Amino acid sequence: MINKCFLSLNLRMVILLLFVSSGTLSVVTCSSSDIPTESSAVPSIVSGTVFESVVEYDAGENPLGITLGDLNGDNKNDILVTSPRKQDGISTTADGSMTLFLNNSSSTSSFPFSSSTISPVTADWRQDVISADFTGDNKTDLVVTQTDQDKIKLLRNDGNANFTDNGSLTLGDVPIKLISGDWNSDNQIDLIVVNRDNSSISILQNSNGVFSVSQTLSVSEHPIQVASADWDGDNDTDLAVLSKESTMVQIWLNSGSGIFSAQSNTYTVGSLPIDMISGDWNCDSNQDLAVSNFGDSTLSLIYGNGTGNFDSPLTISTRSGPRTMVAADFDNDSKMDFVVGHKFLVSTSGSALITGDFSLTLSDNGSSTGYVTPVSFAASLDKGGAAPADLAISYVDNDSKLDLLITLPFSKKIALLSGKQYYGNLSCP
Ligand SMILES: [Ca+2]
Ligand SMILES: [Ca+2]
Ligand SMILES: [Ca+2]
Ligand SMILES: [Ca+2]
Repeated sequence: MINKCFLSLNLRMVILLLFVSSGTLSVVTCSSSDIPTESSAVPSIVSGTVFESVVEYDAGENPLGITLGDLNGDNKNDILVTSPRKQDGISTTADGSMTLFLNNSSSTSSFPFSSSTISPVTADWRQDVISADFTGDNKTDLVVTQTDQDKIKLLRNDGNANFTDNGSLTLGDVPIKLISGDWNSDNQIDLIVVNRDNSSISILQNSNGVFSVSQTLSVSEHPIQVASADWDGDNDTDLAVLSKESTMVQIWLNSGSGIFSAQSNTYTVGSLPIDMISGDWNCDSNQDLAVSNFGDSTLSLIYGNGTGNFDSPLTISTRSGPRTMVAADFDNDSKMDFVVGHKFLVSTSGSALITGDFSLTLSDNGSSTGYVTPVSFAASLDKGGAAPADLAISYVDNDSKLDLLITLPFSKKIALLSGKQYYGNLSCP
């Protein structure tokens, strides 16, 4: 049904839906030439020898974000899928539900989770959510962005995955991304928030679940993602900011007390960068960065040298329209591999289908870039609903092989692709 819907829309409408679904609100600035195209909606591999066939589960009206964490205190990793807001033409019911999948690993099911819906306190546009113990009671809380109100909100967990409103804090213009970490090393989990529309980053410090802004960073136009790690090896957590308009990553080093200073070196990435992740891609103990560039269908790999400086970005090709990305060492060669979600148009005789897939790019010591050509996989069996919004790698079905979770907003599903082949490591050994 969704497939037919998209086929009947004209190209302009499809493009509008693409950007509304991503939550990036880039409708007015994007032309059709911005959208990568593919000649076929069929990925090179549907499931094959790497993953079991796709299995899909209902996940709210507009599933976008996946957050993993132990939400009911049984030491098992649960899944929270956020459905941030109503979208014209896609979702017609109230905004902002979250679907909770509680882990029941004693089940022999291939997806040992039971689902329930968490209704929002208010129908905010929640663009991002993260989980951590923010109140220091060993229970995993949530912080969500109330993006249309320029606020963030703490949802406090009672220990049984019941969440209560613990108050909001007003930040900059259009807060769209959140990360957590302990910026001042006092063992309380702090926050960093990306305020897209006034080109600022809010640094927040936590005192027993009460957040206050300790610093506001002025950054290059249209910040869209942040990543944190210790870039200079002095045991405090530093920051990288990805700015979409200037296609640039800027590094900010931490003083140790949670005050960040901009480094003069910046790093140019590809066109229309969307996502950025940090990790040690080559397992040399220096933290690195990777950026997905939607506009030119590349990934920028930015290797750190451990001093707070990075090498010039290395560009590798990927499938059309890379957006969200995650990393793990699937093939156990002590080099991290990338899984990327893609969204693209397939045009045939005047109509266009928005679709997508995901790709696996494995490390290869014999290649000049260190990586092989990506292999694409179907994220869904529904070609009209196959564009991933978010990805997560975890050991979902308890067979010690890495699995993949994918949100599919057009299908209103979360998809599980159970790994068959790779035992894998989520970080360097
Ligand atoms: Ca702290
Ligand atoms: Ca540092
Ligand atoms: Ca490295
Ligand atoms: Ca590898």
